[in-house]
This record gives sequence, structure tokens and C-alpha cells, in this order.
Amino acid sequence: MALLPILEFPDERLRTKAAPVERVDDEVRQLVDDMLETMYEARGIGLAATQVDVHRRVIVMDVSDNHSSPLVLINPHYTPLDDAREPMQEGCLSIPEYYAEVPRHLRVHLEALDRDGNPYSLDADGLLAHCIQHEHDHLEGVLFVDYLSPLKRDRVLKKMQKRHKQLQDA
Ligand code: GNR
Ligand code: NI
Repeated sequence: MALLPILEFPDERLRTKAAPVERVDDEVRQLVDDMLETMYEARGIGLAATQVDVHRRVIVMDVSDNHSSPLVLINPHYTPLDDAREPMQEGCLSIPEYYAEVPRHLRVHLEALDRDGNPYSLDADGLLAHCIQHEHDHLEGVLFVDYLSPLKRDRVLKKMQKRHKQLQDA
């Protein structure tokens, strides 16, 4: 197991579109295990491979309070179960200490492969549905700040530039 460094906005590598996983082998399982460890350590409820600079369609998630429900999504595909979108407060490990309301479908049907490469499907609502859409966006190179007004996005950019300068000077 290993902790992986998380890319931060506006790093251009976060804009890479991830390629499908062709075979769920030990290398992919190692990535999944490292991503779960990294997500738990960072106190996130989800992590996409894009965020750790691996451009393959792999996501880990756990929306439980006690690390009891790890979920692995390989080559995920979802379809909305409601046309409507409702706003919910989001954060992102690649945009630390910034939160904003993002409209997402309330319920989605998910199909994906698990850590053993077996297909599964589930219907999700609430935080899980929201998180699936957030993580899937990462695989497409999309960040939640892309949904904000240019003015707000520019504020986030300035905040992140300040953060990176402070981290560099420290
Ligand atoms: O930890 C996270 N919290 C969160 C809250 C609301 C909606 C989405 C998320 S995902 C985020 C972790 C992360 O950045 N995943 O990509
Ligand atoms: Ni994120």
C-alpha cells in the first residue's frame, strides 16, 4: 500500500480524459488499494485515478462515516434516473478548502466493474449519486468549478495560486 500525491487545480493533468481499463489485473488492484488508502488518509468520500495522475477509468468511493463501505468503480457508466438536477454542496480533494453548490441528478443507475473485474449495477441516490457524477467528471477531465460563473472560477483560481505560492515558500 502507498499514499499517492493528489494533483491540485489548475494542474492541466486534471484535464486528461481517462482511458478504459482493458483487464482488471494485479496492477489495477494495486492502484485501487493505493487509491483507497489515499482517499481515507485525505478524508475524502471519493477519488478518481485522474487525481493521482493515472489516466485510466478507475474510481474509489466510501460515503459511510466509518470506512465501512468501500466501493470500486472500474469503467463506470451511469444513466440519470431523474431528468431534474438539484444543487448540493460539493468539495474536491483537488481544490482544497473550497465548497460550492453544484446541480446534479438526484438518482442515477450505475454500471461498473468491481475490484475482481466482475460487472455490477446499482441505483444510487443522495450523496452517493452526487459523488458518482463528481468522480465520473474527473475521468472526463471536468472539475466542479467548471459549472461556476467565470467570476467565481477566477476567485478559486486566485485562491489556489496563493495556496501554491504559500506551500512553495514554506
Ligand atoms: O471528499 C469529497 N467530498 C464530496 C462532497 C460532495 C460531493 C462530492 C465530493 S467528492 C470529494 C472527494 C473528491 O474530490 N473526489 O474527486
Ligand atoms: Ni473531486
